[in-house]
Amino acid sequence: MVEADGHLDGHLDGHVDERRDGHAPRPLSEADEIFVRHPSNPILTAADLPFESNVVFNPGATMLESGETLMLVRVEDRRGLSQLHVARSVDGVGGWRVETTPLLSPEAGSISSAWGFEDPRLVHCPELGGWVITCTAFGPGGPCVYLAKTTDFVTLDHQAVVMPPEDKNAAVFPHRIDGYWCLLHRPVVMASGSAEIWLSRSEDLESWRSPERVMTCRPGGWWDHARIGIGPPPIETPEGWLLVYHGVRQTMSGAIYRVGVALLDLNDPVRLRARADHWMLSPSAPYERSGDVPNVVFPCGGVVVDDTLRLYYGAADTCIGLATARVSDLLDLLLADPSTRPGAP
Ligand code: BMA
Repeated sequence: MVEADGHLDGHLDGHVDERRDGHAPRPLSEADEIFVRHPSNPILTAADLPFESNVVFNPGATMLESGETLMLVRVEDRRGLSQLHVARSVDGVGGWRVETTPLLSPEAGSISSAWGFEDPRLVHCPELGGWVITCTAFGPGGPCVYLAKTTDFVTLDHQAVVMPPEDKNAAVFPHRIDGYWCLLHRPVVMASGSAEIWLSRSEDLESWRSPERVMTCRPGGWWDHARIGIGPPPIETPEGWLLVYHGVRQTMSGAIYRVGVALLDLNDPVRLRARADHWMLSPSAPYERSGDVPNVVFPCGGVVVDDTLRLYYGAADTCIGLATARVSDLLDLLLADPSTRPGAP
């Protein structure tokens, strides 16, 4: 996912500053909040948009060759329907220029997308000379996985529903693995009602082979017991594919959406190598605690610059936050923490 040699602003790399200030990092095994929130959070709100809307949240993100950061943001209008707009920023933090014309918007009469498009993930695929956009299409048929290709974020190609309802939270890997494109997605298992992470393979991004289960919810009291789904697209590292995911706990006063990490096998990503016990980011800032849906951090965008993962996330289904972590810290935690284990406890 390192798509460009982006200049790393000191203020974006909170971890460097923290350590230079002489604050000893906490032991990784206690790293419940290994991500550092950007001081400018929330970095984008509905008030920043050049048109009327209710909320802006759950952005996909990528870094362009120019070094600019592009987010594809979910804008919910005052009908309650969502459309996806392109936003660009020179430093990935502020000065967002948001396109007034949506890239994807509700398609009246369509069983799959009459109610719009949600929660995009963006993956640069060198073989395609462009990006694969995956998002949720929503219509009377239920939420399903929609896939499109683009080279410029102006026109779309190859648009299709690739996984039937109910399925969402999907992203492709940036290159073929063993000859196949791989797609992580989140079907609901009929027998158990469990919403969990599966993987499907394709030779052409059109026809998909039998899906295989990757990761399940953990039972009972766990923070990710109710539902799980991927966050940003998987990040390739020498140790395996780093997967940032969201997990949901159901409580008497609603759901809590938090963020965890796992590691998938580099050559066969259906194999779960490690999964951290602790969550890595949990709603605690006021803009995460309150909004249209309280207590939600929901990342869809990841940009890696050197060793820093910039995580772009929806906060309380209302605005957009940015948090950073070191990829090497996340990997150390996954590989070294004795409490890390692949499966359910
Ligand atoms: C999920 C998705 C997300 C949303 C989250 C919290 O099921 O619908 O779009 O951000 O719930 O409401």
